[in-house]
Amino acid sequence: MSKKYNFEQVEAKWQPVWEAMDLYAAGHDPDKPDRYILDFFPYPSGSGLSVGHARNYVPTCVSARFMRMQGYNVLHPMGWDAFGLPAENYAITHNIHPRESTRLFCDTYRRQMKLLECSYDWAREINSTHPDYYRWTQWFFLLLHERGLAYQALGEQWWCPGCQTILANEQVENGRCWRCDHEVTKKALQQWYFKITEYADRLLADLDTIDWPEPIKLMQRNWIGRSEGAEVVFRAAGGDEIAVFTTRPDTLFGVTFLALAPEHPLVAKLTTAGRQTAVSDYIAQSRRKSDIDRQATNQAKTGVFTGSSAIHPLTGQPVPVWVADYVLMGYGSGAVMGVPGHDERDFAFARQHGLEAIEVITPDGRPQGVEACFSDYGVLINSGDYSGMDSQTAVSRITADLAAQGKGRQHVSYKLRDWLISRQRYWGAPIPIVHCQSCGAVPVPADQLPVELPDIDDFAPSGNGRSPLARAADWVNTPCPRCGQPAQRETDTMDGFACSSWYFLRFASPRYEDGPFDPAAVARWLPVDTYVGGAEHAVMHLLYARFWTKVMFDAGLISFTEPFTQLRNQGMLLSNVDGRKMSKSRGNVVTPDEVAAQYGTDALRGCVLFLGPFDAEVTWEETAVRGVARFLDRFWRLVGEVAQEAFHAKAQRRKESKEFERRRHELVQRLTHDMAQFRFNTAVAALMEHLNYLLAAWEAGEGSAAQWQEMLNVYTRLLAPIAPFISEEVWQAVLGQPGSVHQQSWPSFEAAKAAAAQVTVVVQVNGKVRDRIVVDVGEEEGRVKQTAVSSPKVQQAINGQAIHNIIIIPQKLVNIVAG
Ligand code: ANZ
Ligand code: ZN
Repeated sequence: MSKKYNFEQVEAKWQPVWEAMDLYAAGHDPDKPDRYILDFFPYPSGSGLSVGHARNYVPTCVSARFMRMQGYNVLHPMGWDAFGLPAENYAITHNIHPRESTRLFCDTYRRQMKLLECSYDWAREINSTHPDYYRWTQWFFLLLHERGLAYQALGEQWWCPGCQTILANEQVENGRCWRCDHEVTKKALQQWYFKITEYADRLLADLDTIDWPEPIKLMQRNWIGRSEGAEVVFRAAGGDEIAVFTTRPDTLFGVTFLALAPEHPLVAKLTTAGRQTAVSDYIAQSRRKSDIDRQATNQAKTGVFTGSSAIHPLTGQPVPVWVADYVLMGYGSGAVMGVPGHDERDFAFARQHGLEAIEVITPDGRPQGVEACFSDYGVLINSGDYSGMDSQTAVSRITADLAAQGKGRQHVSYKLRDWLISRQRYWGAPIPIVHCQSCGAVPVPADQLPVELPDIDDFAPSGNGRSPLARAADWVNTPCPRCGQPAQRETDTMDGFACSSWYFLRFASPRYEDGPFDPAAVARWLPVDTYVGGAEHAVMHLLYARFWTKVMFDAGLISFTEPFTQLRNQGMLLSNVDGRKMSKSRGNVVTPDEVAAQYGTDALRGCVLFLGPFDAEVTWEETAVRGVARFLDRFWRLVGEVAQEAFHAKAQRRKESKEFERRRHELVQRLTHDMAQFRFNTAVAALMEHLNYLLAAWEAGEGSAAQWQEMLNVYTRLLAPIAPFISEEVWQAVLGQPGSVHQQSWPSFEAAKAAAAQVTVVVQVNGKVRDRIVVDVGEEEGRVKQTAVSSPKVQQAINGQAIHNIIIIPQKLVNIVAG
């Protein structure tokens, strides 16, 4: 056995053995419980994996290995979310078909994941761009369509001139495309939507039932944005009704203006002749702004007067009607009642345009003046019969009174919008619809799926707002499935998030042909027990997948309503060069390939775990990987020495040690706890600390031969999920154990035996700490008192005074009262 651990040799030795054994195939032992551990569906890009990605894939692999050893059947699969813009944009710039670029990217990802020895069941690999996968994505489209949850509508939508496609709200960040960073504009197009808004309340309520990080739940709550309030109706002079949505009906007597969104349908009608130029100029100007700019708190609150007024529903007073673009058409009713005294935006608007503010809420019912805006709840003043009421009471009273007079009603508003799924791009799953002159939009019958993506060479965007598929005439022209007359296929493809909204079900039975999944396999494995990925997916994928799951539940396809029981987000890995996220464009990427080549896969895995807490942002350090490699070397040397000596008579003379035994139980306890809690960094630290102890114990002759044998047997199994290669080599080649270490059971411990035998107790004299003494756990009180009193330091502090009392807090403290 060589002194230095040769990772190259050992990795080359075991990799093929494990592959031949099919070591990571999902277990099917009916006597074992099942566990589904899943990584987010990766989107393979041309850059390949960095060590940053390993912070996602290594911990889940460790967790999967730990669960297998704990006696679970584990499903831990991998596949590719390979449709979408990046692959296609790459293909266009590199003049290669997206099918080809996608294949190259997936090959790289797979190779790198195998290099990390991620324990995926590769037989279950799936790819969202294969017709036998997207056939079922299309099938789900039909399911949603059938249930009235997929519809087409003409709308002003975000258009990215860079990517030449429509984008969902979620894909516009600060007025720019999330992919190419181009400034977005608006375009009116006929688009397909999924009616996620119908599920808003359930998406909100069920967040309370899942074990997800609180920040992610909060982002989903805010994204759904449920607001309870009232709709209040103001009547314009011509009889038109202007409905406003407000969360504060208690401020109704403080209304001094109404503001309509520039897109509001009543704007044209309410604009008086003299105001027409001013109003239309204003509308043109605000059309160029994104909603985000319009809502920015630091921007001036622009607006223009329509010339009309409307009647306040309770006071009967006229209120001027303005147009202001801080009011959004897509929220509430696209109109607000302006209350400068109590709403910050209205306050700023009123200041700018010389409108009055009326104080109607104060903290204690006494007037304070309206120099500043008071936006809390309080007590009403200047509010007719409602004066003196507290805000909460007034909200329900005013709402009820308005309702009784037909001037309002209770109302709930949501920020969530329906999910826009059409993309005018080639590289996606075609929407399975045929447009027929006489029948309209006809779904392609399920038995005619998949609607295959035609193999065209000219897949670049047209620039006219139509999908490149529109140019594939042979493909577009098809008989109507209903009446057989000539008709045209829908040429938009589906947003990639449709593919990732159900893939986790496909892994349960990846080659199933009679449906998207085998119900028995899904009943067994789903929902996903542990789902791991980056926090940047808080709203899109994680909301869409929850939505589809609920639809499937409603359709009777599955028996659960939440797809991912437990969610964990790994922290980001920053570059040590510039302290920023690793990315190819910044040139600061460290690849797993280079690290593994220099230090071995085990050291790389250990380092990724050891750099910091799983969910913390950490910085890459070459020294950390070196440290882990050194730790593995020292383990290797120790095991070698022990193994050699074990056959030696000398080993028999080593003395049995209670502490040696206790430490073993303690280590197993720590590792078991840390692994279950995703505390992989402290698990590695515990193994390192324990190795230091072992090295010292070996030198000191502590532990009998039998104890050492047991210790190494246990230690190697604990190390196995983290460093699979060295532990296999030690297990089989050095310790001579039969079978793979990865098929052994996780070591057990007894908490009582792990507990320290002795504790340190603080000794005080008259409340002042004077000494610390070590006593046996469970030592009788009399002896503890004796030991405490006889300490020289304590004697010095007592200084011959009489002892009046001795108070004991077991295993912690002795306080001697003297004087
Ligand atoms: C009067 C009022 C007085 C308001 C007050 C607030 C405080 P959230 O909580 O986010 O749901 N609002 C309503 N529709 C709007 C639209 N389309 N564009 C911009 N703002 C709109 O916000 C609800 C509040 O936002 C509503 O309550 C309304 O202003 C405004 F002391 O009505 B409030
Ligand atoms: Zn037809």
